[in-house]
Amino acid sequence: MNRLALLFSCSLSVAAAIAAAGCSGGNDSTNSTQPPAPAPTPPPPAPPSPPPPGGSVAPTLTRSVFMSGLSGPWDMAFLPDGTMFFTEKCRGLSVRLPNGTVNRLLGMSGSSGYASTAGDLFCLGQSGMHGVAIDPDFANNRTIYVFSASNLSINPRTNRVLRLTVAPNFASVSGRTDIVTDIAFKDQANAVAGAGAHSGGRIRFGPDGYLYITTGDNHNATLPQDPQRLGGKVLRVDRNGTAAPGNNPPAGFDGCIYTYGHRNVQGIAFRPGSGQPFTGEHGPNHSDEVTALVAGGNAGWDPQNRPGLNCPDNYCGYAGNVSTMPMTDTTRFPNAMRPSWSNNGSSQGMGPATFLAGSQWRAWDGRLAVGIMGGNRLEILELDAAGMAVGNTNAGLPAARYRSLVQGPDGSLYIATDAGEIWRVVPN
Ligand SMILES: [Ca+2]
Repeated sequence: MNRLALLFSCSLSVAAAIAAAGCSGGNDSTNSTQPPAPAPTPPPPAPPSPPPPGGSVAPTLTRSVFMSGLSGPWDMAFLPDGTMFFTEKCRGLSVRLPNGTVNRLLGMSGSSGYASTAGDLFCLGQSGMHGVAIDPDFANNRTIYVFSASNLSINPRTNRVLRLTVAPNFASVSGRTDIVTDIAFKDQANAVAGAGAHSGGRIRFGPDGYLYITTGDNHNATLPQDPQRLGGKVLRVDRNGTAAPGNNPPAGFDGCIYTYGHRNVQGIAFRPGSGQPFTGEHGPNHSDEVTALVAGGNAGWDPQNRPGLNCPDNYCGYAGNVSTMPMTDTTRFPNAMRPSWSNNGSSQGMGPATFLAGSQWRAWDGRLAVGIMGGNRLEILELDAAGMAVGNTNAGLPAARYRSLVQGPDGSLYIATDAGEIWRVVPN
């Protein structure tokens, strides 16, 4: 491993660029001052809502087990020919070729059987190797990205996004460069829960060509509204980890921050047509939320300083209810982004999200699929032109903890479950 390559970080890339627009990425700041809430930029024009090409009839779903015997499959990413990269939370990164061959590419600490192993990558609690994304220019640069907890930074350890080059024969990866090194990680247990909680970790390229990275609040009260630390945020960067243009964060914020005030985002998807990003986010004991993001927007989560609540270790996130500890606090943050959908006032662990696209989905063409982990179901949301949910349907698939949702190049939906399987769901 080239240790020098690891020095290339969000922070350093910015130091060499424009400080005001870049990623300062400090990891020791507190939330002692809060800049005034900005007015988010208006959302892009809403697309028209024509009748779905498939008509008004829901598709019939045929499910098969595509892979089994996996250990905590966390995410997948497809090439056009069906080649599928996938991560396992405590093992590492692998690829399944169209002929079914599986090559184990990059193992984590304690893993064996991989072409190479990175001893700094580890799993702990909810954290480990999470999202995987393929560079839009993969055909030319053979580049992929993964999100993982790492101990290369200490006190505290961090989550990182690694950039890797895939060998022509898909048997190995090389050229590791850590493009974002200082994503907040819960290094120590607290009164709320164990270490490793709430890391976020989904990574996706948007149709704008930039990489979106979702992060979590670490059960740390100040993180979501902290202008510098990269937890409780959605980040948007280029392939070098430099802040993308147009992020529009408030003055004093890290330039990588696209939206802030999140709790634990593990789903992000881009609406066909408008390209607007939508997140799926766990609630505490209420209010899983889907949110249509706007650049510079505040998602309104602020689990600190809640008078009248008993807040262990000063984290009020589990102390209140939908009124006293809201997922979107429009009293503190009048301009906060309103959720498109809230999970009926309860929280059942919403994680992944993806838009279904293509006439094979019939009435569900263009709808947002969200995985409910604790609720053990896949929910299909119908959105209006402005992005607000106007209906939801249980897809009727078997009960499971739905961890990752990706539409494959064949138009089918691939689903990773915490029980160690990846399903293929074919609509008809
Ligand atoms: Ca919110």
